[in-house]
Amino acid sequence: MILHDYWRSSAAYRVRIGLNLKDIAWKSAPRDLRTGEQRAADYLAIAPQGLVPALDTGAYVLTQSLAILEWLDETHPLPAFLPPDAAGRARVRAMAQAIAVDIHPINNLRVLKVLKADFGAEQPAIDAWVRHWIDEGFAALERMAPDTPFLSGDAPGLADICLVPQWYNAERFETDLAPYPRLAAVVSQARALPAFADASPDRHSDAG
Ligand SMILES: N[C@@H](CCC(=O)N[C@@H](CS)C(=O)NCC(=O)O)C(=O)O
Repeated sequence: MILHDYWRSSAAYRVRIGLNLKDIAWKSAPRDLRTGEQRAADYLAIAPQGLVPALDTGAYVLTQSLAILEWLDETHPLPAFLPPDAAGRARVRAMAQAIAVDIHPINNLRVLKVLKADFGAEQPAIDAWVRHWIDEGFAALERMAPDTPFLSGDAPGLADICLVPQWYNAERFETDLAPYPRLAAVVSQARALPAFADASPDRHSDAG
């Protein structure tokens, strides 16, 4: 499979983790977000929103990281990203969406660009904006976190796949993470696993 990604994109990082956990062979087709490659005509033809990631499965192209992860789970059931029971699945999806729907989109590059270009925000204010939404989301997630090694249970799943990239972003923006010890423990367990470590931005061929 071919993953259209960018080394620092946390949405793409989620899919890299997912592919690794499912032990699927994949190659990166990088799109440099700094130079606007995500808005090139050839990319918009396969990913009309002009966002990474997009996954070329060989048969078709999928977009939106959560949709891709759910597709991976449906087509490659083991190891499962979601618990076997409906209540467990709803809880894990709620934690994943607390990150992917309620934190990440308002801190996205295109939003930060508008803050700067249209509202005159300076970099310190932009950094404070990012940290604000991470703090608010992580405070809730810390309370939502179950008493298991991972957010998704005894093994990593959809919520952990979303948490680790968001934690990377939080570190990048120098967020104080001390108030989130349960999340820190989950991240540390997950980062020790090759599927997570190999997907990290620092190991991406384009890192730098
Ligand atoms: N909801 C989308 C978000 C994708 C997204 O926001 N990708 C960012 C990188 S993390 C992007 O491509 N940004 C380009 C831009 O803002 O121009 C997903 O989960 O796939």
